[in-house]
Amino acid sequence: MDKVLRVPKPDAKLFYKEYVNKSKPVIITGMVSEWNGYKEWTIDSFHQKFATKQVGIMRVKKGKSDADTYSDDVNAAVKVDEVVRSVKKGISSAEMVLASSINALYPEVTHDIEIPEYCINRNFFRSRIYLGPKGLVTQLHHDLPENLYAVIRGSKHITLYAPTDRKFLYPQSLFSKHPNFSRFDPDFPDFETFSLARSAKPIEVWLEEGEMLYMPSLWWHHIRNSEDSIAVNFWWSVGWKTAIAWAGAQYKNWFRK
Ligand SMILES: O=C(O)CCC(=O)C(=O)O
Repeated sequence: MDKVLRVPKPDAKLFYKEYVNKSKPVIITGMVSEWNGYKEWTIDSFHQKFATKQVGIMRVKKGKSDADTYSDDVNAAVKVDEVVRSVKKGISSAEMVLASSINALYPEVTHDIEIPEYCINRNFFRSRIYLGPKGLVTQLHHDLPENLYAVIRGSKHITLYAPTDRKFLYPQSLFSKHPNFSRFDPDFPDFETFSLARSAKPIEVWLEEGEMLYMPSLWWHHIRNSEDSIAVNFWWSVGWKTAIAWAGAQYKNWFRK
């Protein structure tokens, strides 16, 4: 596979048969563009609507969101007002970006976003909202849950690698704080240090406003904002992965306190 196809809103049966069961990424069109959030949100209107809500953030270091200082809504202490002001300074000056459980924006956000039918009523389910400046990078990593990643405002460049490329991608140590992150940077490939990465097969995706990318469990992803952007993801698990995903989330929350 060298290209991710665009498909208009497949029904749940087809989505599971063709994509989830085959661990195959796909871009879903025509769904996010129906949300009120898509029709109504700008960075400014979002700022105004949610200004006083307390949310989770990620610190930014040299234009990269820093997984080490990530804080979930469990221990959030920052208001949307402060985060958006920081984002508006641009990538070279922003100190933090919004990366928060969507629960922090309840109940108002239920008017703006609709949970896709593919992942509703699952035993493991999490949804997070991201608001960050043009140029922001989330470094290469993978997650155990399935992921639907929806761009509401702006656009993103996403580099994907299949789980079978793991042996070429230099994951951090299993005993590190972030064993799901790679030490290899697809934006600045250092093939002298990471020579095996030459054998990895990147798949590039330009995800546009109103589109939603399905990233199957354990697919590696590196995300760069092409513009100031707002995105929402939905993580859920199927089958045996549910218990592990749940335990992993508990462990991370405990670790970050
Ligand atoms: O939006 C981002 O930059 C990070 C999102 C992400 O890594 C994910 O959905 O797994």
